[in-house]
Order: sequence, then C-alpha cells, then structure tokens
Amino acid sequence: MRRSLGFVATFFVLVSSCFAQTNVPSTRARQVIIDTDPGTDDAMAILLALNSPELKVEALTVVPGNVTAAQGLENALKIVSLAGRCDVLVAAGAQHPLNQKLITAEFWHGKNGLANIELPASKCKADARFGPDLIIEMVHKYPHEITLIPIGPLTNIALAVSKDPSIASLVREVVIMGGSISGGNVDAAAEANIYNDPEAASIVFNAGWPSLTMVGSDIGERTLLTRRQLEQLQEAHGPQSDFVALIAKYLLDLSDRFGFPGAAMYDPVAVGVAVDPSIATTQNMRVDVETRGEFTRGETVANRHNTVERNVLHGDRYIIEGLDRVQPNAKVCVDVKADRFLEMFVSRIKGK
Ligand SMILES: [Ca+2]
Repeated sequence: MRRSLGFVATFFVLVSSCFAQTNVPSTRARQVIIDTDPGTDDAMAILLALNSPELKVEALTVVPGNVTAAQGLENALKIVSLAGRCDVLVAAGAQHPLNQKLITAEFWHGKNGLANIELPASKCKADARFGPDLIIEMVHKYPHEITLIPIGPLTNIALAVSKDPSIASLVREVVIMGGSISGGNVDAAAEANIYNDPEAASIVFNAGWPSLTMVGSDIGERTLLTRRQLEQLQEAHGPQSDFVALIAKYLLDLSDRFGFPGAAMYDPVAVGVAVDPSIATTQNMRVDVETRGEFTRGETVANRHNTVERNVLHGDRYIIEGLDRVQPNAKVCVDVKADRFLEMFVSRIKGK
C-alpha cells in the first residue's frame, strides 16, 4: 500500500513539474530541424511547422522510412517549394537503417509517398551536406537553441550523435514522433519509426539530451482527423491547403477501407507539441528500446514508476530487498488535447 501511494504521489509531482516546465512562454521563434521520411503525415507536419510563427524551420534532413531516401529527398524539396520556402535547407541523409533492411510504406502513403498527388517540380535545390553532418554543424552554430523534431526512423539522429556526442548537451530539446506505451502500429508491440531502426532509436534514447519528449503512436491515434476537418480544409484554396486537403481525403478514404474512425495525425501532432507543449500531458519515464525480443523488437519499454526491484541472491533463491531508482530519460506524452491541436492545424493550413 505504501508503495502504491508513493507511486501516485511521484506521478503527480512528475506530471505537475512537466507542466511547470513546458508552460514557460517563449519570446521568439525556436529554431528547429525536422528529420523526416516524407510521407503523407510528414508533409502535413512540415507544412504545419512552416506556418507556425513559434518555429523557425532551419532545415529538413531526410531519412529513409515511409519511402526510399531518394524519393524522400524529392518529396521534401517539393514540399518546401510548394510553400515558397527555398530558404529552408533540405539535405539527404542515411540511405538505409543502421542494422537491417529498409521497410517502405507505400502501402499507406501511396506510390510516391505523397498520396499519389503529383506536386510541381521543386524550385528548391538540395543542400550538398550529409544530413547528420548538417545537424552537427547547426547545433554547434546555434548552441542550446536547436530543437530536433525527428518524425521518421531515428537513423540520422543516431549517426549525428554517434559521430559527435557533444551535440547531445548542445541541443535545446528533442521532440520525437515514435514509440508507444500501449501497443504498436506495426505489430503488437512496435511503432513504425522505432521498428524501422531499433538500434538507432536505442542510441537516441540513451544519448543524454537536455530534454527528450516522446510523442508516441498512441497519442497520434487519439488525434484523429475526420471528415469535419476535411470539409474545413476544403473551404480554403491555396497551393498548401489544397495539397493538405487532398492528403486528408486520401487518408480518410484509406481509414474507411480499414474501418479506422479517422486519420491518425502521427507526425503533425509531434510538431504540434513542439509548437505548443501545453497540448500534451507528459510523464517522466525511463524508456528503453527493445532490440532483441522475440515478439517485441522495436518496442519502447517504458518504466512508469522509474524503479526496479533489487533482487539479492541468498542461497538457492533471490530475495527482493528493496527498490532501486532508474533515471528517467524521456518525457512521455500520456495525453493530448486533440481538439485544440486539430483546430490549430486546420486554421494554420487554411491560412495558406
Ligand atoms: Ca514520418
């Protein structure tokens, strides 16, 4: 009984301290790098970021995932071009996951990764630098200012922090779309971004960032775009809003086919949390990435109470002698104000 009361008290302290930290108003736009595998929901997330005055998007770095590295680079360039934002650096990165074959998701995202919508050729050119090197350079150029928003597999971020571990303490924060604490969207356990490169994810979760927020698939699946938002998006006309409305229609038709109640806004809600942390309730947890499990490779294993029992060998058996604390390494989103996010998303996209 004492243990469970202690757990409840700890929970409230952790949750309330997160609110205290995240509600501090920011006076100027935060510089962000979005690492992305575009991707339908990536496209919506990038356009949300480009239309959010709270963020200054310095660069997109492209990682293979939903589509190949080459297709992802083409898509990223077309997206920034559509938004008239050739000032945003776009760099290619890794060509494949660290330790396994690439798994692409045209099944969900369309043949070109962008719902089979043919955007105009990009007027923007790719930066020549390797994505992970660009991340390292930018973090040193703007120490303690850069927020990394990885919305694809964590390959590029793992390569960057492995090559230069000093960046871990020099970024402002990391907001990840990935993982889940209540079952996966690939299989019973794993979320796609983590599943597509579990070794990279393990490196990133253990890198020692000042702050790492995990926006899991379970949060995206509680943030459902529906035909109501589609109709709102269709009221406005402009290159960006027309494109997002077409993506939304594609995703909703897909959702209908599979009997989903709406389109999960996986990547956009992670950008939403970077824009306005108060839409998320977070809890500090120790998160480890399963890289070996028979059924659980790619699972984010979260310790909700941040303790493990201490078992001590006495003769032929172990005896539990107490609890050892483990250090949390992530602010895990446990709840989201989905309606507030969807309103923000639609209004900002409709403005374009
Ligand atoms: Ca993505």
